[in-house]
Amino acid sequence: MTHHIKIPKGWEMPEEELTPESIFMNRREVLQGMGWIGALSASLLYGCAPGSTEVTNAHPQKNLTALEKTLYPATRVTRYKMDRRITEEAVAASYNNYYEFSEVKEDVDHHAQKLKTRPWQVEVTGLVEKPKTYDLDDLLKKFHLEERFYRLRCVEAWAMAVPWTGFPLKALLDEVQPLSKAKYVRLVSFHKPFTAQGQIAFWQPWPYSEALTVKEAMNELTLLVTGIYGHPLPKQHGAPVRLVVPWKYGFKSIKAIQRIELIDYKPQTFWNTLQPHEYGFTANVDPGIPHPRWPQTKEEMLGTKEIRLTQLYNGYSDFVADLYA
Ligand SMILES: Nc1nc2c(c(=O)[nH]1)N[C@H]1C(S)=C(S)[C@@H](COP(=O)(O)O)O[C@H]1N2
Ligand SMILES: [Mo]
Repeated sequence: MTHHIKIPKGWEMPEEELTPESIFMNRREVLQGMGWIGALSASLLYGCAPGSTEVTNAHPQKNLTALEKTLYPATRVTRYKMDRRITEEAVAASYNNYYEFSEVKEDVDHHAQKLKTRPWQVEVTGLVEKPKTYDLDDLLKKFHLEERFYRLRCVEAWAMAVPWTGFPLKALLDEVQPLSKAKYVRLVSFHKPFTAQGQIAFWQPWPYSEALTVKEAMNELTLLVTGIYGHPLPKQHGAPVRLVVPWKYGFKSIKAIQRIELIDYKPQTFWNTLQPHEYGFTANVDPGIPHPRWPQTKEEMLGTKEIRLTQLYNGYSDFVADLYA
């Protein structure tokens, strides 16, 4: 019966309404705090209430490893301000771009479950002092996870606002020590056409890859993400580890990363190779540069359909404007 209870999580409320309890008590703790009588009456009250929503379509990773249980939810960092309501978890988890699995955003959550995300290794290689291959658990143990609220603006003019859990890409790069001649960081996803039906399209430049300049990669906003909404990433969001670059269009935020390569040339990337006139290499969010097929001045928030004015660098000018001065 307990699965009918809907307790609002911290991120379902505007920031000023957040209380320490709502942030730091997870649902299990709330239930324990209420006791069984409370839990029962809450389920009777809310379970049949019209409008009570259940996360049925989200596939959050329910079977956390012992290590993950010690890491999630991670401590929230408030340095990155959120100017709008956080997107509903179930909405964000059922409307995804992940062309390896489907071109239909509503179908990605289903098909992506086929990807085997453990064991998983990330190779960091190329122009670095100390190349290294990390098992996913090495990454989780070595780098301090934190939670950050970021806006994500897709080039298709929809946007979301979500709590990511991860660590700065800079921390990883500092470990492997890029050589001074390294100019770009290339990130490469998996290639498994028998698992990922989209990769049967052999004329597309699989595996999905993206790239940043070393300076962009070292920016404090650039995050390697292992979790969302206080738990490990579900597969449709890019488990077990993805990039999030919040001042660039969403296609730069590559999912399911297997290789990170430091190179001295500007590489080919997935969308830029397919449609260079529509998807630039740099891809900074900029309302002043329309996409050839639609304006980029506005964005629609997932779920609420709220229309917001798109901001230069997706509102992160304070952190990144000097990169482009
Ligand atoms: N490997 C891979 N990463 C990807 C994509 C993809 O198709 N494949 N799509 C990108 C696009 S266009 C967007 S908008 C975001 C969407 O992330 P979300 O599904 O977690 O919202 O993932 C990006 N990362
Ligand atoms: Mo996107």
